[in-house]
Amino acid sequence: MTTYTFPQGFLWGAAASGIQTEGTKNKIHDSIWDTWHRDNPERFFKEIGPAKVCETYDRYQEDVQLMKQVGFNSFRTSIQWSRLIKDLETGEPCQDAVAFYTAYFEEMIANGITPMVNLYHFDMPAVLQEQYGGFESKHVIGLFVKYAETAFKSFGHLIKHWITFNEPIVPVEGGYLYDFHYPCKKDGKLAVQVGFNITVAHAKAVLAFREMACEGHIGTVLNLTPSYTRDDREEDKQAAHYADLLFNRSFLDPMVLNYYPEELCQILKHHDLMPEVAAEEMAAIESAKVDFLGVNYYVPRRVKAREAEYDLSYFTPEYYFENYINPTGRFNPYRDNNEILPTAIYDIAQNIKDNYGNLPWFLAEIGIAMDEASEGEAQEDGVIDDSFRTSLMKEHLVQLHRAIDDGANCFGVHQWTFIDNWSWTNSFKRRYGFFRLDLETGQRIPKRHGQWFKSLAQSNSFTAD
Ligand code: BGP
Repeated sequence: MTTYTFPQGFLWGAAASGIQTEGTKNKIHDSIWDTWHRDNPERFFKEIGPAKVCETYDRYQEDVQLMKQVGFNSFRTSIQWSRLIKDLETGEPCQDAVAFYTAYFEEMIANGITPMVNLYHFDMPAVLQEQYGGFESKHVIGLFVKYAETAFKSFGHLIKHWITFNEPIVPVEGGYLYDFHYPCKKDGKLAVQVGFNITVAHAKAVLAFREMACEGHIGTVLNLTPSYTRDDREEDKQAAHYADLLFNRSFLDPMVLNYYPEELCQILKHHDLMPEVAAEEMAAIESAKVDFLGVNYYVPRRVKAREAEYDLSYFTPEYYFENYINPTGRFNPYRDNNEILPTAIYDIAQNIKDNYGNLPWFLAEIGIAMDEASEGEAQEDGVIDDSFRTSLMKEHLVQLHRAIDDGANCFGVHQWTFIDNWSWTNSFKRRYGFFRLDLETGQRIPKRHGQWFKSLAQSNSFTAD
């Protein structure tokens, strides 16, 4: 048995988001998820939308006690733009929402849990999508910055760790390339414009934070997925290079290094995908330095050179590669047979160290999905046995520990997620929580993994073979 000890002051906790936990009670505007679910419930697993979910709005005090029960010293959630802002054009806040978030954050702080707050987790106010096309529009960049300023003003005395966006590439992929988020468009050029506008919105929010001389730190959370090849043949390596450029570096480089890779610009020009770019927007991107990076990791990407002809009528990154299933891989049967590859964490850490100035970063989401059936029912002691989750989590943390030993500047781990929560079109299909949410009663049922996590957080170490 080896004991793995983490650096002093390491953050241990979980991540969630406002829309996935709060429920819609007292919410002033709809988000695109409320309206899309209303219009097309069949797109959602078991037709469950974001209306009720964990009811955090009413149950946050009880939930903060549950956070303590599993040893958290930090927790990430997001503010909902569509809850906080009453007047979306001016950024004037809704006082009920200010009161709710203040009470929620104060409750965490009073219980020794540091809140980290994200501003955007896929949840565009519906009216801004309908009226302007959401982040298709330059006007909405300005509205986002007003919202960010309101959030900094309202909660800056409580929140010292801010995040601009969670996985900014996902609304681009889902909403504009692959049809799994509203507005379900398939348009490569628009996808690039939305991605660019989000990056500008991020940069301008960071600059607003600096101009307001807010205390604390600001960063972003990216889902970084290393690309692995079939083997060492040159054309496969080239395919992996493109996948990395289009999926990872398209946000990582402008948000962390403050410039776009020249090769990416060449590709966009070649396919006539260049977005509308103003000089002041590039200046914002160049000067918006982040203090830290959050990394979400779930599964690796496997690619090979294209063998079949590219047959879509619009551009997607797959123009440059084909996805590939590793014949010798291990797979998670409870997560659509996705590959399990803990060593990817080490590779991500090395990449940040070698190519991104070893910026301080934390594992902002790592989740081991199971389904309700595989977790089973509560045992005699009232606890659900999810030891599959613990053993896989250990494997991932061994790799993180190895990376830290080799110089990675990692300051914490947040597991996805705290209480099983609603997850977009997957709804409650995959369970990730420390606590099961009983959808009928709203009851939170503890899982065995939480007991292990508590001892990990309290001792700042764990043992494994
Ligand atoms: C991440 C998102 C989360 C969450 C998680 C699990 O990408 O940031 O919001 O939903 O994935 O997703 P799923 O339930 O689809 O596996």
